Amino acid sequence: MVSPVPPALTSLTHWGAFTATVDSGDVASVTPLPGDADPSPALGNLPGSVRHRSRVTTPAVRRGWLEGGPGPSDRRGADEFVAVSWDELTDLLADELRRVVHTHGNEAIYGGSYGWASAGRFHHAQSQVHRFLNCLGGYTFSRHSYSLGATGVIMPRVVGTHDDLFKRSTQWDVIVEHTDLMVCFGGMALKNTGVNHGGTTAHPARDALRRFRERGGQIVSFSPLRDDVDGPCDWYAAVPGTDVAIMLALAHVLASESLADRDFLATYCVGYERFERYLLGVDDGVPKSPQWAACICGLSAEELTALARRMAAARTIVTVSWSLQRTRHGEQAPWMGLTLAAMLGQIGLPGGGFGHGYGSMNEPGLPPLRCGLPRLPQGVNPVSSFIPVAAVSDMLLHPGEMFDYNGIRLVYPDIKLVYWAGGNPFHHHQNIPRLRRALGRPDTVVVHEPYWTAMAKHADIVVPSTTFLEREDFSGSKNDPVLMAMPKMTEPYAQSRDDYQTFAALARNLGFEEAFTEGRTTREWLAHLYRTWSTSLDFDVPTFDDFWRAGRLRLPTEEGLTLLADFRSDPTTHRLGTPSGLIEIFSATIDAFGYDDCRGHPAWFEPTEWLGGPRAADYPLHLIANQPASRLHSQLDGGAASQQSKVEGREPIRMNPSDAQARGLVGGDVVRVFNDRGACLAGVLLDAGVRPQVVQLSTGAWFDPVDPTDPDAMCVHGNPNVLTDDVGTSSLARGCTGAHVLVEVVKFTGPPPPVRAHEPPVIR
Ligand SMILES: Nc1nc2c(c(=O)[nH]1)N[C@H]1C(S)=C(S)[C@@H](COP(=O)(O)OP(=O)(O)OC[C@H]3O[C@@H](n4cnc5c(=O)[nH]c(N)nc54)[C@H](O)[C@@H]3O)O[C@H]1N2
Ligand SMILES: Nc1nc2c(c(=O)[nH]1)N[C@H]1C(S)=C(S)[C@@H](COP(=O)(O)OP(=O)(O)OC[C@H]3O[C@@H](n4cnc5c(=O)[nH]c(N)nc54)[C@H](O)[C@@H]3O)O[C@H]1N2
Ligand SMILES: [Mo]
Repeated sequence: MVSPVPPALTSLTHWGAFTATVDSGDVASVTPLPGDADPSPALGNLPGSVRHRSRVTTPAVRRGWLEGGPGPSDRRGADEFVAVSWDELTDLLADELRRVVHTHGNEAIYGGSYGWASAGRFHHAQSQVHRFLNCLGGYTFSRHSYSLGATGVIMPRVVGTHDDLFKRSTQWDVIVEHTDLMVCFGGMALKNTGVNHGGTTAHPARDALRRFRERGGQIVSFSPLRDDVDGPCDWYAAVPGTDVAIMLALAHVLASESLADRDFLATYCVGYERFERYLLGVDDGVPKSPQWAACICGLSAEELTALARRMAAARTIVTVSWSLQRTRHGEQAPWMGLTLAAMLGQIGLPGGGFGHGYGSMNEPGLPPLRCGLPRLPQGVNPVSSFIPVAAVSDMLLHPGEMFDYNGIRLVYPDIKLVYWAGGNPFHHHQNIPRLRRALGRPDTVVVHEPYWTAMAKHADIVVPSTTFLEREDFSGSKNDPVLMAMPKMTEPYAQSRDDYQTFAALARNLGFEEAFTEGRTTREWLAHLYRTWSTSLDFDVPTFDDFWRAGRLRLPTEEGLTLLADFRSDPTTHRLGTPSGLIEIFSATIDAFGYDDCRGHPAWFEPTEWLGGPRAADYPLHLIANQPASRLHSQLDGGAASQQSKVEGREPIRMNPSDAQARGLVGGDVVRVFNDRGACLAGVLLDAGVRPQVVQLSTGAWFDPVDPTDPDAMCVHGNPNVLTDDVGTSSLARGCTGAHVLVEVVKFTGPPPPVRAHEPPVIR
């Protein structure tokens, strides 16, 4: 069971496993794990990452906070820092936590702390910070993710699960063998399959697609970007944000040409009739026909009609990328995709039905583990106050105000202390000018970071963390067959410490060291977590010492899965977790919430940020703010792979040559990308595979304001979140809507300001 390969310097990131050579305290080179058919280019960011100039070398406190004490401040992000000793930092931070808890209660601490941090089950930053804050008496927490904000709420309501849609998705091997047609809304971007939360040792998607095509399988891609599908496909470059209208048109053809599977709808679904009234326009007089959709999406009615017939005649899987739900009314696309698949009647049949996230993450299509993974217990949070994760600025700016979420009314708590470990809100949150103002409101902002990200620069108390390369851990993920040891490759850089060590010292000062550490060293924790986990298994695994020596452990997986096959074979025994136990095409629960932005059945809602609306008169380009190919989010943006992707040191903005020509732009130009919320610089890349009127600027360039004292300052580096709207998907989920934004692009004249994103702040 144990692989004989020595652990040596083999380790794991969210974007793949690798072997490294280490020289002078840093990674010198990396080699992907042998057998990984399609390693992620982001591995190229690791060399030099330990001693990169952007590392936080010392505990540091913002001068204004140190001298003036806690309190709201508009100097966050503009002030200089003062280096302090670890003992001073621990005392200051422990005293501040005591003060906030004593004066305002634990609810006044926001510990939602969203972010991916690094792979590793023990040093998982969110688990560490949550365990620590629970020991302190609790904190205001966050629900869901930026990845799947809308899906995380809508899918449990209509198909009874969220996690299983990915974890138990139809596997690549089943698609290769059985599927004729993959109809992919949002394409199937292989760049994204490099990544899996918790780490991944193999990337089989590219090879699976090759085998799928070899068998005669065909791909239809709805996407503004040609390269969202690698290789041959039928590419439909519709107007972005109109996928639900397209799906409705396809559904309309099925319904009106007797191609819908009425038996499936009657046996496995509820509410099709209610939905069909809307589809056919019985009540509103607007049939959602191909002609209707053509005016919205820019494709022809004939193309849509032909595709619907083709789908009904083949073994078809309808896939919806996660990006489609990271937009206003993002609940609708996965719900309507599921509905369309239900009308085709192939849900639960091998290679047919529905998929969500092929080309969004490595996980969909991969066999799930037959067991759980070791995890650090986080304890119990006695505080009940929470927000949907992407409401962080709303919360900070509107304490005491009520808001809707998933059928309930909640109140934003009055946050005095923000505690972040393992995430970068200046990467993940929308409308950065608004976020900067929001971060001015609390008394204290604490950030644990290995690097001087914009979030660290906006903190009052900066805690230097180690990276995964400087400590021991192990990791794996739900759909990867290997648990990997992550040996320490080099000593902690400068004064950095493991987050665990920081929290242990704080816990000692605050009087709950034993509860937090349980008296264990890191190595003892690893052994303890491993042993606790191994006793829960129904198969034998080697001892922790043997696992650690071997460096990896192959775990059993469940092969041959088709999503919802059990449910199809027996809907009574395998009833879904919905009120009806069936797929809810009409949800009486959601209908009863009475929201005007999410109704009882999937529907077309006109977005705000789209080419068909009035905003496009001022901002005529639709910007796709998607995931970067060269890195994971903002992580290691200073690394070689990420830096090589830049144009004139700025994040590349891809545009169609016709749009560039109309603006007098050529490839390599530095441009100002702007709207009424903000502006950033970017470097032009021309690409005929980008739909006209669309531009694409990935997330992840570190925010770099030309004037740090001005919250509205232009970002000189190319962070699209200075432009995006901080508005939720709907009253149902209030998910992140950062995927889309309307902009205008003009040539930047004069010498472009230098990029200082990766320079540390002034520290005295
Ligand atoms: N406009 C727009 N915005 C988006 C998206 C989009 O599509 N469009 N996508 C969204 C999505 S899906 C996501 S998931 C988010 C991602 O947002 P984040 O997860 O916040 O982004 P990361 O860059 O991964 O941030 C992780 C941070 O953890 C730090 N870190 C690494 N290891 C450790 C450690 O051991 N300890 C500590 N303390 N820190 C560590 C890294 O240096 C890094 O700064 O962004 C979202 N934002
Ligand atoms: N290399 C790399 N891979 C990653 C990540 C990373 O940072 N780097 N992040 C990971 C994370 S945390 C997540 S959550 C996933 C996110 O996975 P997704 O959200 O699916 O990824 P995106 O790259 O944002 O979007 C995928 C594609 O959707 C298309 N698209 C956007 N809007 C529309 C639309 O309105 N209609 C249609 N038809 N297509 C549209 C775009 O062309 C885009 O390239 O990616 C994961 N994978
Ligand atoms: Mo994500």
